[in-house]
Amino acid sequence: MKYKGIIFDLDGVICSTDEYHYLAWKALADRLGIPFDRERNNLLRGVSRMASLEIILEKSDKTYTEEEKAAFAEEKNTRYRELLGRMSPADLSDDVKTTLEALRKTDLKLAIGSSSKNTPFILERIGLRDFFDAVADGNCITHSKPHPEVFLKAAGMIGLCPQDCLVVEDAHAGVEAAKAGGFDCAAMGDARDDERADRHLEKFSDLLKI
Ligand code: B16
Ligand code: MG
Repeated sequence: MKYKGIIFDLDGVICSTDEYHYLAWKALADRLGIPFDRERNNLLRGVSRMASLEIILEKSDKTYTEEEKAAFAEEKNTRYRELLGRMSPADLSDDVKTTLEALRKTDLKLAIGSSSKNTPFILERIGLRDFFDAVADGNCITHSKPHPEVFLKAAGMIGLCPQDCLVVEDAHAGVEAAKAGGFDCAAMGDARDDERADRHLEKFSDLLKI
C-alpha cells in the first residue's frame, strides 16, 4: 500500500448505524406527515444533523421556526441514541473486524473522520473506543462533509499530509469532501460507483488488496 494512513468514515463504513439514522428520521417524518424513503435517506449520508433535517423538510408544505427545528433534531437524536444503546461489539461485522485487525498489525496510522457527534458513543458501544490512533468527528468541526475539514483534522491528528492518506467513504458527500481535501478516496456502499473515487470497494476487506 502506498499510503501511510487510512481515515475511515464511521456510519456505513465501520458499522451499519446508517440504518438507525434512517429509522429515526423515518419515525419523525411519519409523525410530521412528510414523505421520506430509503432513497431520500441516501441524501443524508455524511451531512450534519441539521442539514439532514433541512433536506427532509424540503418535502413539507409547512414552514417551521428555528425552535421547532431544533426540537425535531433533538427528537430524532433521542430515538437514534436509543437504537445505538442496543449496540454491542457483536454488531461489528466479521469482514470489518478481521480487516481492522489485519490493518492494525501494519504500521499504517488508522483514524476516524465522521460527521457524527455521536461518534464517541458509537465507538464505545462497538468496542472500538481505544482502537484508532485518532478520532475526528462532528464535535470538533465547523463544516460538515462535503467540506474536507473533518478529514484534514484527522490527517493532522495522525501527523500526515492528505497525499499520504486514503479516505474510506460510503457517502457521495464524503467522496466529495475527500477529493476537495486532496485525499485519495476508496468508495463503498451507496457511493461505490462514484466516479470521483480512486478505488471502488465491493466489501470492506477489499482494502487489504490495495
Ligand atoms: P449525528 P458519517 C454522518 O456520519 C451520517 O452519515 C449522517 O447521516 C449524519 O447526519 C451525520 O453523521 C451526523 O450525525 O446526528 O449523530 O451527529 O457518515 O460522517 O460517519
Ligand atoms: Mg457514512
